[in-house]
Amino acid sequence: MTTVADIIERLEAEAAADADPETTPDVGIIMGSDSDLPTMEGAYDALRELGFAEQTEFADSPTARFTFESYVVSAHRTPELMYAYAETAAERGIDVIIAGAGGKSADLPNMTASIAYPIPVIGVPVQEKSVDSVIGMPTGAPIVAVDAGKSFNAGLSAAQVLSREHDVIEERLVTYHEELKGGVADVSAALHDLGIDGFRERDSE
Ligand code: RP5
Repeated sequence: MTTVADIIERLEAEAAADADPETTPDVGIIMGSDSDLPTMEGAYDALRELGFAEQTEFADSPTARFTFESYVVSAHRTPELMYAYAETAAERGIDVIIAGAGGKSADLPNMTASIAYPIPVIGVPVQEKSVDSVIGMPTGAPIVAVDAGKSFNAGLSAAQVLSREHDVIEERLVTYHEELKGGVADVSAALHDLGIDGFRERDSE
């Protein structure tokens, strides 16, 4: 059975490996529990939509240039793992972290932001009641956050951060937005031209 100490040892070894930044995960997705996964899936979807691939082996990167990884890291049940993940993130080549947690005491995003500083952390409150906990940082200790459950936007925001350095990600973000615009234009014209009854009929086909 894997222990927390095993994962910490792995993270520390990867940090010491001095890996080529082009081969390391660009985005780290962490969450307080695997029960958060259904809510966090949007972050994976957004990154995949933009051409990111999942990296499951630090030493064996996918062919895609941009990648993400993910771990379950509980601020309360595995605080030492939270510290290790945040402290090694920069040396492991992570450029931006997406951190999700639920409950009223959703401390993973904000504590990770403090420890990993200045790496940007995008917090995802997994539940409505987690919002205050995620965004409530004191002055001088920043976190970026999305609304409750909006993990897809967290994935887009992570890509936005990276796009300032990588033109190809910027191009993918612009294309994604153009497609969104096209989708709205399409339904707008259909609603107008078909009328409400025709539009509903088209939708039910
Ligand atoms: C938080 O407690 C997690 O982020 C999760 O949202 C919540 C419940 O965790 P489980 O009891 O389902 O593992 O720390």
